[in-house]
Amino acid sequence: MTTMNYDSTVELTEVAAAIRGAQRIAITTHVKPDGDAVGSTLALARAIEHLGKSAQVWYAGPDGEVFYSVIDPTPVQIVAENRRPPDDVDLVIITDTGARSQLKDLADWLSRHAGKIAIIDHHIQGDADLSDCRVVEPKAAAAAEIVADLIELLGVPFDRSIAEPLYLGIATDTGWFRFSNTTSKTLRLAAKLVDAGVDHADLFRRIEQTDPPGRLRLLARALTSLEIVAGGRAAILTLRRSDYEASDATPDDTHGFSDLPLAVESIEVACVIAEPRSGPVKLSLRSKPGPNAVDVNQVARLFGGGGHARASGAKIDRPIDEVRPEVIEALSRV
Ligand SMILES: [Mn+2]
Repeated sequence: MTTMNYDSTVELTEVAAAIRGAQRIAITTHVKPDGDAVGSTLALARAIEHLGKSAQVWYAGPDGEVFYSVIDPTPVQIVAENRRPPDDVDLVIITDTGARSQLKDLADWLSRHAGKIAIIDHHIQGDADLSDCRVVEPKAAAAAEIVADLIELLGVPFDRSIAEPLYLGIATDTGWFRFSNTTSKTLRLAAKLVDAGVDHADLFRRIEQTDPPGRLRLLARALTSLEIVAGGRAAILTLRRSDYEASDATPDDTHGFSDLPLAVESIEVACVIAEPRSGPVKLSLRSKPGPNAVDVNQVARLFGGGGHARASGAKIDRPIDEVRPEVIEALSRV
């Protein structure tokens, strides 16, 4: 089963109608939920509960304590070996992904509920056979941006408890409104959410300024590894197992590193090659917008990954010393 480019099959109004027709709804998202995954699921769950229906949020894998100030007091359930969402739900909504590879821990449960699944996504690629009820908007800055439209269709007002997770989703997926996926629509939505009571400066502090010291130590080692190729157009940062050990850092501590080399004027594309203490080698790719923009989705696909044109990644089950020269070679040709 391959993940391919996929499109919307329904209008958002049909998803709204499915919600109106349901009583018990389960909401889930990709493994290791990020700000958009947490924000889009949480806002939707709160809006659905506002309609007097039951909405359970289920996450696969650790959801990062950093989001708990936004999640609280909504109970979220964690998928585990013997923990799946209940079977008696009449609608399943998946946000911020439509790829089976991102939903592996729920594969058995999802196959039992095929036919009741609705997908709300903004990625270019997904598995079309997962559901024939999909709203896929690659131009949306975040899944939360589409969920905001859905909540408006449902007629639920943006109170602070709904506005804050929506803001979290759009802010984190746009690098706090810096990336090229930020549109006037995104900014209008942000304004509306601030009007609804979001304290954006406080949220930034709670989400972005809570690093452990190990992350800064890991960053120091990443910067030391800097390699610039393609006549100054591409930068590569490499982190080996020994760097994680010496820094006392976790695999997630590389979050945001791949954006940093783009601060250099000539650099169009940046890549972090990371070999965490366990698990596959991770590539994280970013590129600048513009007429010479590098499509990092294409680069990631060379390594079995994918994502967006400006932000992409791959996980590779091969030794880092085998992968690294191939990445350098691929980026030397950009
Ligand atoms: Mn997203």
